[in-house]
Amino acid sequence: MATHPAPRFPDGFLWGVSTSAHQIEGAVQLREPSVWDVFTAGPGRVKDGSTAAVACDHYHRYREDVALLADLGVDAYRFSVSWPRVNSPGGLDFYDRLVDALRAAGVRPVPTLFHWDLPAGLDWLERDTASRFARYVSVVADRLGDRVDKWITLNEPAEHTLLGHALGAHAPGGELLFDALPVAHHQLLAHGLAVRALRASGATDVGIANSHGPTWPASDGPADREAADLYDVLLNRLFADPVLTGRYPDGIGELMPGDVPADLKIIAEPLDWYGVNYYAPARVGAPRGAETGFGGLTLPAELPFSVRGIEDRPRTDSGWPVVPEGLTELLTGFRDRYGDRLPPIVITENGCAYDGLDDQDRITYLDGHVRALHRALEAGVDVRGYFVWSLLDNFEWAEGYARRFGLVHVDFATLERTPKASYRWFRDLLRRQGRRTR
Ligand code: IFM
Repeated sequence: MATHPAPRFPDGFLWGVSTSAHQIEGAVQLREPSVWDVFTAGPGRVKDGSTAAVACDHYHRYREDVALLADLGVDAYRFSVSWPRVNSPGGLDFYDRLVDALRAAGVRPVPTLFHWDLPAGLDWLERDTASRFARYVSVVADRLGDRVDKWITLNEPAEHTLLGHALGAHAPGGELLFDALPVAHHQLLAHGLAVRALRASGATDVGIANSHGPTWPASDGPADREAADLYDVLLNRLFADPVLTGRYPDGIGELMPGDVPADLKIIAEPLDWYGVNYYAPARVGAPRGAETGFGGLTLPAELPFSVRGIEDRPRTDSGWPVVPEGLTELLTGFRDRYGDRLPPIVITENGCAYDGLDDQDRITYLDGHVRALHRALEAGVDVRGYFVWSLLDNFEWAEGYARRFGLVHVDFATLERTPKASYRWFRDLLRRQGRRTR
């Protein structure tokens, strides 16, 4: 564990923690179903056979969770708004109460408008889902916009496309491989339309939360480099380039549906900041003609790349390698690639799965990444905030409750919350950055 205090970040730097609706809220009977409710009802979808029907019961216990945030001393709390809940009677009232409680506790609310829990019956393969999303965004912004100023349109459209529509590991369970590309385009279009809807309601602080990580070729050989480049296009640039430059990477635009040049103008609506979720780099090589593992998943042999292990690093309980300097590399690489087109960056997620209340491994992980972030600042990257994933242990999608990402332990039998060593570590870090518990 680190013995030196983390370096000082600039005044005004935004420190926070993140969660998402489906992973913590529970109270599913009070809202219409989402694609995740439908997906988890099927056999064998979630490793421990669990569902998010109760999860952390945050819907009923949000006051306790807001008190944990206030005691932690964060500036901001990133949560997501459940579209199916907003569609249900009284659903928006919950977010009203949550936002009011956060503000009363001196914590800035930062809602994400889509974090994978699409209303059942809608489908990102349909273009119309994007305009429906924009209408829902207007409803939420009209209701909360007098108390919320910082907004996130989408969370990780890359993972939602890949895991949910290409590989079948997440809801809605599509196994379309490259035929899932329209899902990416329609989410990006939804992002751009949502930016316009938010602006129309007066919002002035709008971003997206895209997941990114460096792609390391397995070797210098041309086949490995070519495979790694394709992976980088599909997981990183496909989602950053259109938003930041108004163009798809070469060869991608032709594969997308609709009037792509017109859509790109919408997708590239200027943002106030760009959110990056960072967990680990990927080492990628040429296909090996056999299935390969990828973060606990099995990738089909027909993909034009294979994901290799990063063996010389410690691993989290999810099996993900711990590579803090990958964050510095990623951010300086973004600055070099996108230059003036890159708005200020906010790290909207960073964290790790480890068991136990005395979670020294999480402290080591977070400490290393906070330092790596500071090195990016020193290198001239304009970074304005850092959010830990996550406040609470929660429903980790297809992994169920077996992967614990929280600063706060949740006993899923009693729903009791217990702050972990990492919670106290983060609180101390925030105090040294001049934040006070409230
Ligand atoms: O739990 C997820 C979150 O919903 C999206 N980003 C990655 C986290 C850890 O897997």
